[in-house]
Amino acid sequence: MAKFQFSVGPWNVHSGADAYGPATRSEIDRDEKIRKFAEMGFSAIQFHDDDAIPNINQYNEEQIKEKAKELRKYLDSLNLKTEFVAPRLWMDPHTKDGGFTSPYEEDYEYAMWRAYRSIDIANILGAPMIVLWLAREGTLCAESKSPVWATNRLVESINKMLSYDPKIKVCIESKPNEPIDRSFCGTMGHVMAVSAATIDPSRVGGNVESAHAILSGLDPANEMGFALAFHKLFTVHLNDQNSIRYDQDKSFGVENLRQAFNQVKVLKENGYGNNGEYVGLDVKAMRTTPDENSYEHLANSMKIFKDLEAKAERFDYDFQKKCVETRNYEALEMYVMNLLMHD
Ligand code: 3MF
Ligand code: MG
Repeated sequence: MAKFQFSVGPWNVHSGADAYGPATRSEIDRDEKIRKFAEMGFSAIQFHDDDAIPNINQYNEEQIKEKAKELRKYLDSLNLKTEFVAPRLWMDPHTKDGGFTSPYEEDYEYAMWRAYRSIDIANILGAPMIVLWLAREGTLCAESKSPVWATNRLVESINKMLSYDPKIKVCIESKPNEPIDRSFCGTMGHVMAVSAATIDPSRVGGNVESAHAILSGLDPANEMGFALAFHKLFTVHLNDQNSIRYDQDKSFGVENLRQAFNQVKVLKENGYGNNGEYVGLDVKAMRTTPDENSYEHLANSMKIFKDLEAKAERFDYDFQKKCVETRNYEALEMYVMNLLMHD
């Protein structure tokens, strides 16, 4: 059986600024982060388009491709792959009211330009897919946009991406809210429906982020299982989250160990990774963390994943079957608790 391979994006190491206060740690250079990721045992990097090409708006299509080639050389020298490229549309003034579902034609054209450039960069970096975290595709004022119109526009936009490149896959990272109040594509159920409506459903799948599932009031392992049932779990963003509040991106497993165990278990049971899928992390260090511990939350998340993998390895399926036959779920639950609590 293939061993799980890990991936991470440069934004996982950040300076600690939040909506209420400035940075608490110094900025670390992108290439230095990438070098450190390789050293820590990550196999692939996830990029926003403007992580790959800083100040992307300033360049034309050819210049963007040239710069992507330089980055590719650096990644090759560290033996790192690229998992995906994601257009970071939520930062730009053009997309303050969304991109693919903006009511303004100019914003829409800009969003499509960024999506096409992300595909170009993905091709040069050797990544099979782009990820769409649809951060501002929704409403702040509920009456401002029709959800029917917006959903159709989203499908239409993805169709254009699929037509632009005959091989590229489009992976939607669903999230129910934040920064938008009501998002148009909140869960894996939405993603699967959008996928089915496109011109090539086999190339449109999902990225389940643990915290985003919890923010939807759903169980992350069940969200993963739902996408796996349709062979459309293209990647995962593992982290943790204390109930329905602001998006916390805590280290994997630190809030709810049983829930984390079930995520590892569902991935393992279904051969996740056998087709080159990575175990992606989307975690943030706490604001209080000092500079010298800037990578600790990543190391901890990986360690927790691997330790839970070893627990999943030992899971006694015969005992589980017996408990199901006798409907003794009390015993099954206690078995899981003992497995997690003891060596
Ligand atoms: C926000 C997220 C994002 C995405 C990233 C890649 C900044 O809640 O999860 O992280 O994961 O943009 O798609
Ligand atoms: Mg994420």
